Amino acid sequence: MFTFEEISEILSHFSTAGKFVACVPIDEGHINNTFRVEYKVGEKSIYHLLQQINTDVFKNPDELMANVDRVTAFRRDKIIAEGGDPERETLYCKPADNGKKYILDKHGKAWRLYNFVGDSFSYNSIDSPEVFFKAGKAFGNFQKQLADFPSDRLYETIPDFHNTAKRYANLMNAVKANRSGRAQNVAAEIDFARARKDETYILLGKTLTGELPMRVTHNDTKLNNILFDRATGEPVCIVDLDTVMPGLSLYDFGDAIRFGANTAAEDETDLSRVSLDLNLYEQYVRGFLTSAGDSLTKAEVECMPLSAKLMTLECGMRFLTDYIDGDIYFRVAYPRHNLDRCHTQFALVADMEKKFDAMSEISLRAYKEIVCGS
Ligand code: GN1
Ligand code: MG
Repeated sequence: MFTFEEISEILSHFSTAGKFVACVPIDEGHINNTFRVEYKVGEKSIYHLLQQINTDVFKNPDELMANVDRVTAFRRDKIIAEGGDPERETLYCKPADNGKKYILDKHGKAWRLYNFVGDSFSYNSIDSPEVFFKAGKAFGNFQKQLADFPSDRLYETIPDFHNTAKRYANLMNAVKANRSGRAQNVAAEIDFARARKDETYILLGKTLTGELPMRVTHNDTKLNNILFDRATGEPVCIVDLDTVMPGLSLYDFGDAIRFGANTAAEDETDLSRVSLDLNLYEQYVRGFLTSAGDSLTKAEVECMPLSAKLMTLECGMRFLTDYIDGDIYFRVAYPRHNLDRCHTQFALVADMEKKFDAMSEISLRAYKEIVCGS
């Protein structure tokens, strides 16, 4: 998609030691384009992570990069204070020759260069329950480290990102506009969302009444946004910081369950394979409470099952909206891809509805044991 010369030209704006020799695309994520770039310093290879920022999604790269810079600098200090290794435990952006942390190429596309956390890997699905416990602990810890970050120093990189009611309204607007002519084929899916309209307001409503506190959250807690250390098997670095902004702890909790506790992939087409794994749910709850529990309120714990359901419903509505809009937001591999993703999310919502009481019981029991110590 990009030639070696094009990448080389982009990289020439960042000051890095050595000679650029190779570039490999990393096919993770539905939004940005990511590459591992290799430099040679003598015989030694040094790697960096080059990313083209999707400015259709992140419309203000100055604000986006100001957020990323502030959050990574803040975490860097915390990691050093806790005796950790800031080179591996957080991303940071390299300065460019324009005095910023990103450049615009000749087509007006935005690029940034991150450190590359070597000897690490990520999971797209869980191969043992313990992995998901560790994931919960890692995202809980990330949130805890940001607990005293001044949230007024963060821009809202995507306004109303987890405003589920707004996502519902966007879906209804897409249906009305029917830009792709696909809306008439998805009446059952639209009805599924419509039947849950009233629930889309609940979490936000609880912030307005003060029942749920606003915090600084990651907002995109997919399992594959955690890098695990190859040698120890432990989480080493949380990545994908573009949506770090004020939010609810439950957005992070719920979105992680949506992706990681599903027994099938996000775009599984055999819906009989889609379900919520209650054991994985429990592992994540326990991991999350182990690190973030003492900073969470009981109301947050009580809303855990609801947040898992609403984050799944919201994501399903977003995939459906994009399908009806003609696939303009998420990267797709084939024309029905967004619809398949929507079906998976909605099947998972339906399964969570059946298991709701069990999820509540698990969350409250874990809270008593881990946080209240009884
Ligand atoms: C997008 O880029 P990626 O894959 O980390 C999306 C998330 C969705 C997710 C669904 C900025 O995340 O909100 O939950 O796809 N990110 C953005 O897989 O919209
Ligand atoms: Mg992301």
